[in-house]
Amino acid sequence: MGILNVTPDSFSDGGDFFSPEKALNHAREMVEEGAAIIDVGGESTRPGAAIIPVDEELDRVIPVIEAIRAESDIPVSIDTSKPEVMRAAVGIGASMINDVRALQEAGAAEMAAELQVPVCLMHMQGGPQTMQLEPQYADVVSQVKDFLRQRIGHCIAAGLPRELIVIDPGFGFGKTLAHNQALLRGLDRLLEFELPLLVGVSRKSMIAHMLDLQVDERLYGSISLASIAVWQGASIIRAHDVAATLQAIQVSYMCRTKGN
Ligand code: PT1
Repeated sequence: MGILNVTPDSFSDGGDFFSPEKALNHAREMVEEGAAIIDVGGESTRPGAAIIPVDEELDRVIPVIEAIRAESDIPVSIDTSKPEVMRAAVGIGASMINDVRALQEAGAAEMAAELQVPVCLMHMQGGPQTMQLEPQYADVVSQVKDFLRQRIGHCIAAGLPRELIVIDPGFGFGKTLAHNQALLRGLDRLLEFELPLLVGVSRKSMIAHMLDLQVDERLYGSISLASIAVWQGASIIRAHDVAATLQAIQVSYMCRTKGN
């Protein structure tokens, strides 16, 4: 899953692809490099990011999704928590919802059920503004699992078929380095849900906390974490650097599955 941030303030590439033309060019590049899905997001959710109004989010993402749809059949996922954005994006051809708030906003679960598209439910402790202040867990893997189990139940009750649910432990969302490492070691325990597992670790600060690297120096750490995630059973990797990440996770996957 290639990341397409249409935001002026995302953590690693904020502003780089803010104009629809630049965003479209970057989407093209990621498709050529082998991305299977393009994840379009108009609201940054990195630590400290602010919430934006629905109109602004629509103004950012809709022209970009339209432009991608006009020239490619690549599946587009919409990275949003707002039901209005979900409806508009799917209405013009987005085929998946990626919600870091796991459909907890008012009306979001009902909207996803109405739209009947795959939805990624992600775990976060707190909200983007405050989540990194003092994250605390007695047992991070068990607590992430409990949260996801509860959200899966809620979404199914709202009318979203289980077959449309993807899960994500939310690396960097209300987690210390030790929590992120424990989640990666215990990632295979999330396979118990028998749902596809999505992982986003690309360029995240957990790499800086291990190696003290700037955001533009985190490629090798990112692909290492991505291959561990695939080795542990992840089936979708959300990444900025598609060509490098794809090569790494393909060999990881082939070793894991004895495939070729
Ligand atoms: C993710 C994800 C996402 N991450 C899904 N969607 C972001 N499903 C946006 C840092 O510590 O993992 N899964 N959408 C980006 N969020 C962050 C979080 C960016 C933490 C950076 C950090 O540096």
